[in-house]
Amino acid sequence: MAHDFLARLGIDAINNGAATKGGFIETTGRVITITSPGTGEEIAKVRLANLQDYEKVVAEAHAAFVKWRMLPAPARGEIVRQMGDAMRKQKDDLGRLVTLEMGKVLSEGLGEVQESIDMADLAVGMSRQLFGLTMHSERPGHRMYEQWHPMGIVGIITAFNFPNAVWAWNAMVAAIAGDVMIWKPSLKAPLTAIATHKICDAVMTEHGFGGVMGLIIGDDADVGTTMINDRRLPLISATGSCRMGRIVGEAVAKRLGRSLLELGGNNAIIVHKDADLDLALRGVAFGAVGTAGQRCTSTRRLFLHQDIAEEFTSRLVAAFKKFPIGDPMESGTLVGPLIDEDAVQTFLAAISTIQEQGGEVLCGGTRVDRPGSYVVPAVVRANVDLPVAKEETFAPILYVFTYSDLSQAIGFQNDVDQGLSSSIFTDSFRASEPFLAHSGSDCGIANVNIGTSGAEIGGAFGGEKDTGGGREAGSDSWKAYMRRQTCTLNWSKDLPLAQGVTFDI
Ligand code: UN1
Repeated sequence: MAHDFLARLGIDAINNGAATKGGFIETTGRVITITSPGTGEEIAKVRLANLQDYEKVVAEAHAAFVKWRMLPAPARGEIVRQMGDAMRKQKDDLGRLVTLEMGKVLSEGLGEVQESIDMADLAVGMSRQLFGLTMHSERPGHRMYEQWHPMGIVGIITAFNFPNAVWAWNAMVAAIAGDVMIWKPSLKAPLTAIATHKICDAVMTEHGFGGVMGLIIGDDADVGTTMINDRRLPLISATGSCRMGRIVGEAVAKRLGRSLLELGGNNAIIVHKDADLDLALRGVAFGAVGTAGQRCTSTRRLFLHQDIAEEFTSRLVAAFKKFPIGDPMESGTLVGPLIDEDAVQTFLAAISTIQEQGGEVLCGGTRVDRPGSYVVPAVVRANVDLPVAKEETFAPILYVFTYSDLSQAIGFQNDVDQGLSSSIFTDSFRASEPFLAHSGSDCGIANVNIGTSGAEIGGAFGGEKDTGGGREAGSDSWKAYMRRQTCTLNWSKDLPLAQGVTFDI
C-alpha cells in the first residue's frame, strides 16, 4: 500500500539511525525492518547507529550546548514556538505515521501529535518564567537569591507507545531550559522519531543551532548502555517499563547523575455505588482499551461497589463485545493492533495464567485471525488477591473486583508496586474526598469522574513507587532540566560570617 505521507515526512526505504549538526550520519550498524502492526506490511528499514556514531552525536551536542545556552531563554522559546508550528503544519502526516508504525487508532495518532504541539506551546510560556526566589540574608548588607542554569546534554529514552509526544514532553522543556539533547527512541517505532526529528531539527538548523537535537537509534547493549553510563550526560530522562527504569536508574545513580523516570502503572478505577454509570462506562472503556491497553496510564483494574457490580459488569462485557477491532487507519475502529507478535504472546500467556490462578475470563482473551497483531480485549472477574493482576501486562486486560467499603477499595487500589494513575467515579463529595486525601490514592495522578488515561500536558505527569518518582510535562517541570544555584552577595564593607561564627585575623 502506498503511503504518500512517508515521502513528505522524509522517510526513505532505508534510513540512517543517527543525526546531529548537518543532518543524518551515514550509519554502519545492523539493519532493522519496521513493519506495520496493523497489516504486517514492511514500512521501511533503519540502519542502526554504533558507538562511533554515538561519539559524533555527543561531540556535536556539546559544541551546540556552548552556543545554545548563550541564547536568552525567551529567544530559545521563540524557536520552540516555531517547532510547534512546524509540527502543526505536518500534524496530519505525522499522526498517520504514528498510526501506521505503532498501531494506535488515527484519532489517537493525531492526538499524540497534538500533545507535542501543546508541549511546545507550554514550553514557550515557560521560557519567560524560569523563576528563582530571593531570600533575606541573616547578614547586614547581604542579598541572597537562586537562579537556574542549563545542565548540558540531556539523554531522552522513549518507549514505542508514544513515539512522538514523550520526546516532546522532554525536548520542548529541555530546549527552553538551554539544554541540548540526544534522543534514543524505541527500536519498535524509530520512523516516527526520524520524521519528528527532521521537522524540529530543520527549525533549529535554520536558526544556526544544528546539533541541539541529537538522535541516536541503536541497540541497548552498546548505545543504550554507553549512554546511561556517560558522565557527559548529566540528566537521563527515561520513559518505559519498570524493568528498563531500574536498569537506567541504577546506572545513572552509580555515577551520581540525575535521572527522571516515568515508568509503568497498574492503574485502577473505583466505581462507587452512587456513580453515574453511563459516564463510568465510557471512562473505563477508553482507559482499558484505548491504545489497545498500551498506555502507561491504561486502566488495568476496576473496583466495583457491590451494589452496582453486577449491573456494571454486564454492561461492560456487552460494550467490550461490540468494540470495532481492526485497521487503526480506518475511521470507526476503536481497538487497533498490539505493537508486535511478542506482545500478542504476552497477552495470551497472561490469559492462561489468569485461568490457572482462578480468574474468570468473561469475554475476549483471544487473538484475531487476520494479518497484524490483533487481540480481543478481555474482561476478567477475580478475587483481589489474583497474583497476575499485580503485574502490568501491557495489553487490554481489565480485572474486575468487587468491594463493600470505600476505604477497603482504596487500600486494594494502592496495594500494587506501581503508583501512576487512579480514578474514582462518584457523585458524592464524601467518596471523592477520602480518595483524594493524603490517606487516599498513593498515585501521581488521581482523577474524579475521568478515567486513568488521557492526561493533559499542563499537569505534572508521573507517579510514585515503581513508577519511578519522576514528573514530565506540567507547570514547573523545567526545574528537572536545570541546575539550581544559590548566590549570596555582600555589598557591605564587613565580612560577617553566618551562624555567628567569628574568625578574626
Ligand atoms: C504513556 O503511556 O507513556 O495520559 C504516556 C496519557 C497520555 C500520556 C501517556 N497523555 O494517557
